[in-house]
Amino acid sequence: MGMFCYQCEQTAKGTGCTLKGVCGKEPEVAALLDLLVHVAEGVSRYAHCARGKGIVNREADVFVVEALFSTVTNVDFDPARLAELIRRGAKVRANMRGVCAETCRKAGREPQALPADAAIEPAADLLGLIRQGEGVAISKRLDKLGADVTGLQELITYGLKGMAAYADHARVLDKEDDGVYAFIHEAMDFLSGNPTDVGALTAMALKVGEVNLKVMELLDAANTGTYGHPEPTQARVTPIKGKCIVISGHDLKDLKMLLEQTEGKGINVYTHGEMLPCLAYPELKKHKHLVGNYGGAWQDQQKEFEAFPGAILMTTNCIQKPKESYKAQIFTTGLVAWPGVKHIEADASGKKDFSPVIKAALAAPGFAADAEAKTIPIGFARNTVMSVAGTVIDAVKGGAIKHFFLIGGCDGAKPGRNYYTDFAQAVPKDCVILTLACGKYRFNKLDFGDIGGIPRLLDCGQCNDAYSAIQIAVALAGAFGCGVNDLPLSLVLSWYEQKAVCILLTLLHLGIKNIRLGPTLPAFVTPAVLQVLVDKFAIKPTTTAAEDLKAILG
Ligand code: FSO
Ligand code: SF4
Repeated sequence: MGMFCYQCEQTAKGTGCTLKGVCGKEPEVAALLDLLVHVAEGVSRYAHCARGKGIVNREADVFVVEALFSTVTNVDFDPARLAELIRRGAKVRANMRGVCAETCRKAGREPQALPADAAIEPAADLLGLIRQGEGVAISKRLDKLGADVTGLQELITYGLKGMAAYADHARVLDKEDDGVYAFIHEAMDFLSGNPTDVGALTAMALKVGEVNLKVMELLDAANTGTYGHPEPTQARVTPIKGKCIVISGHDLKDLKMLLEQTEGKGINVYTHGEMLPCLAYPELKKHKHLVGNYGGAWQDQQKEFEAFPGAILMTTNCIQKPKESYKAQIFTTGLVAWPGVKHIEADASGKKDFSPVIKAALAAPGFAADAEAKTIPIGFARNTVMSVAGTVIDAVKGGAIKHFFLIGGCDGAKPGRNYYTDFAQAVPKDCVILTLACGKYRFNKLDFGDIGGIPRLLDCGQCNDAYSAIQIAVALAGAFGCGVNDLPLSLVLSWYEQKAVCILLTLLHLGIKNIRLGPTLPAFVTPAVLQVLVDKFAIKPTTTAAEDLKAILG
């Protein structure tokens, strides 16, 4: 059987994965993920209608967010868990249909049911589900609607997937906003009507960006409200002797629970990938056995996890196929899953029991000796940077800082991603680099020095901390009495998966122009759609570091 998926940057041949995902996704899993999106759309159609009548259904809100997050690249590869989610979604949909029908009856109207092709009832067995998923594959729409319209529809879907991931992280820390759920249902309802008007599709994509800003704000409030504002911290990046657990993904709450459960057990905890910024949060760093960061960005994990002498916990994307050599040592939790890998579930109150992870860590050899100490500076989120805003502004006014570059986004396996290392290294000494997300591993262990005490490399945090970077830019613009586009600031972004898509939509919604985007453009953005982005936002594909830098600095 075949498949079609073009939602991430590493898609095969830059056009689409058709035999198997470059990410490791089997065609069966691709079909189940497509069916899951279909079921979520059905839930949202009823939920959107019900909200119009003042009825809010929490089950529907949480299901759609979890379903969309599960379909993000490198999250859920497990057919059994996906089948369970699809069946749960069909039940939520049936319930919502009942709620809507009842409301209509009460209002003296004839209840409307979804047409059969918009409300597939899940087959009894896995093979049946896979066949149903193939029936709603993106390729069917590509054939019918063409690449421009399908690409725009998918741009919205991918933006919603990314937004759902951030909304879910905020939700587990009790930060929710009803308007966000209402919008997700509205947008999914819009998509389920198979819209073809390019203007309406573009407007909805920008609305995704607008609402995503709210979601990132919620997540920022959830993280800083629970764990304090990140503070400048020297994070150790080399191992120390002893038993160990490495935690990857993006979830701060999982780390906190793990730290509490490992307290006094003689286990050192290391962050990995996008968990690095956690080392700067006061309520996390206060745990002395959170000793540092291990390894780099997600795409190096097979090599790094194989060499890790302890247990591994994946809290979200980006998981890669675990090698046999560490399959017994790796655990998943939350929505991330891989078949055959032990999964830690939360109980009804959200608590998780990480004792299997702790047991595996204690049974493993641990690091035999301390490596040579090496640290890197982190913790330059909005609160820290704004607390020295006066110094920064003076340095700009006095000419000591000529330009700011935000070099941020995802990392990936393609060789073209050296662009970002080359770019950071070529940035002149009188310029400051802001960075965020996993792409920074391309250069965050290099020594950039400082300008009058202001570090030249300011690590704002995870991908969602794009919110912090936006706040910093807005504050600078306020201080200089100009717009963000008039600041001496250039955005050089790398994308990989759908969280980067929603962040890009947020930047476009804010009217930010001249963004340089690489290492390649999304396959779902057709030349016609790209032209719209170029005309409206002067978005530019990256070329070479030297050429782009020359063009920016003139
Ligand atoms: Fe990276 Fe993966 Fe954080 Fe993404 S670890 S690629 S944009 O999941 O979310 O930056
Ligand atoms: Fe291919 Fe990316 Fe889709 Fe995986 S998520 S199947 S790599 S396009």
